[in-house]
Amino acid sequence: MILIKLGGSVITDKREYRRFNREIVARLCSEIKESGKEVIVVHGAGSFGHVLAKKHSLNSGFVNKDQIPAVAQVCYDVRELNSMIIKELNDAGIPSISMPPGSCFMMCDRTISLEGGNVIRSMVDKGLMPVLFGDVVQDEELGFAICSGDQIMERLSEIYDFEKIIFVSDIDGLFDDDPKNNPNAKLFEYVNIDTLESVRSGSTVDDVTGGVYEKMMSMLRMTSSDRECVLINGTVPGRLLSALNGEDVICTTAKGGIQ
Ligand code: IP8
Repeated sequence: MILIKLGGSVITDKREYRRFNREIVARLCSEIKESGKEVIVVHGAGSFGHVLAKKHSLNSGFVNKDQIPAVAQVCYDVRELNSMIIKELNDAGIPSISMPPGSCFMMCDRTISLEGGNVIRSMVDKGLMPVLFGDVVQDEELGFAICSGDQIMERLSEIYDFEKIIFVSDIDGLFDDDPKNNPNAKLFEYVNIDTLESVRSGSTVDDVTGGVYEKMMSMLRMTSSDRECVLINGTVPGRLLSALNGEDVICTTAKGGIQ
């Protein structure tokens, strides 16, 4: 089985609140179907989650009652995004069911403390794909917290023995500089903890790759001697299909775990 994260940057337009990239999502779902692989899909929140979460400091946990309507709105928005993704999966012939983390999980100081492993297994055994996503989750310490799709990926990779893990984003992988501003930025084919630390300390690299840095750390934690974890560009038609089929694709492969 293969674990896929459809990142917020590819399924939404991050510059605009609640802008869904339907065409790209529809194509990615068709590529998953065409591969014939058994997969679990997790997706990010993109502009359906981050805009309001940031505005109301939801990642600080409960600070005051004024945040509560924003918690409800973010939960509403990410569920709507999830429904649109589920529709595209079902339309592509992949029977899928929403599994909202905020309604199934609990967190303790931003760590997922309870997961519906049995529910997930039961769905998968029947050929139903559970679709999880970045959400606001109740937190025993903080009141509530943001649970990212990457955290869910890490929990799932502890429960299941995935043969491969694929992060789908809007860039080709990890670069030594921001590829959107620097056309000469160099793509890392492989990354281990040492490469990652050198990228982090590079003076020209800041916010954009900072986001990728966190993702890479998370990816490294999910690697093992027989499990590959790759970051690919889902805006390029056919790339997800090739990665699912085990072909060589432009990507960054995380290797070697974190010691
Ligand atoms: O997009 C964030 O999840 P991510 C979830 O996977 C919210 O980082 C609600 C902002």
